[in-house]
Amino acid sequence: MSPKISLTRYLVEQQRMDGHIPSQLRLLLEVVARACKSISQAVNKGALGGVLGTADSENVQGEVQKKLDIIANEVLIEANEWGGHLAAMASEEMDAIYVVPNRYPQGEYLLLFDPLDGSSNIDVNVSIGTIFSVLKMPEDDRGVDEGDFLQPGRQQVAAGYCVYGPQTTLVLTVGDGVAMFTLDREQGSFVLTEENVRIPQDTKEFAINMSNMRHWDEPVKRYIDECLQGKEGPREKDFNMRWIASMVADVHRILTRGGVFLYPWDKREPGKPGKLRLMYEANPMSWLIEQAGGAATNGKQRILDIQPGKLHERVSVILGSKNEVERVTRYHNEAERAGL
Ligand code: P6P
Repeated sequence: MSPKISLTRYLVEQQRMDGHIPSQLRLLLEVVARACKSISQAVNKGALGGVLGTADSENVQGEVQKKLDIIANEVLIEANEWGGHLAAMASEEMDAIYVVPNRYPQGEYLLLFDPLDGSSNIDVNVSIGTIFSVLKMPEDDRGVDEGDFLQPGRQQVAAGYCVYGPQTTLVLTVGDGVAMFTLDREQGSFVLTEENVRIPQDTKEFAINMSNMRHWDEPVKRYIDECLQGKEGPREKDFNMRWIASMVADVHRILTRGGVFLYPWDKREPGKPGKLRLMYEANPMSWLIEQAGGAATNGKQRILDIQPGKLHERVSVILGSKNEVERVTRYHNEAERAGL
């Protein structure tokens, strides 16, 4: 029986081996992991912890906040503000950035997170998760402001999520592949259960909210229609569909067995490029997917190359098995050339 490798040992060995993880970044990742353990415990209590249901507030997205959204956000802020590794934080649940208070030392990293993604699933006991992204402060000596966060996703130095499902699993990349750590509740620590995760280039499984079909653009309609035609159609194979309405759970399935996830632009709110947020949902998930050999675009360009204009901006997301993402992207480019 090979020895269990804890998250701490994995990070120390990564740091020692190739300097991929400076000590301040290692500290940051361990603090985020500890915060995810606390969130997992709160989520697991459910009704027994009085944490279900909605709070009397809305977030910057205009969405009614769940009690656990606010709890998870507070856990991440309180866990990370004192360590000296961060200059500031940004969250889906907060309008403005959170600058580390003067009573604590400021560090060189910026932490962004969706503290509890998929929260519409909380009250129905379906998997949800925390998504996080780490950037470095730009090299200059002025104070931190929102503009420091507006870096393309390719600038991330770490990204990951923690899925609160039948297991609590932390999935992480620092640019050297993707590793998965399952929470050993008896030991209270995350244990390495998968490393060098690879996504199959092809798939027979797509994830999209089919109820929006009449609102989609032509390229997405074409792609999904061909999948639905199965063996008799141009794809010459049958497809399966999954939609958990929790990005963390859908992405975890894709990292585990392949697939393609689509949340495209649609006509319901034509002024918005998509539903999902670029900085703390699409960017971290896209880096994880690319690090596992997959691809991630907004239909037109690589998500990690998008230059953000606003902290909470949204984006269309097509990510997963490389050949499928390239096909959907090709359909978008063909439609654009045809003036559709
Ligand atoms: P819909 C959850 O609210 C979320 O941001 C993602 O986790 C998920 O993929 C998507 O929205 C689900 O959206 O419109 O199907 O409810």
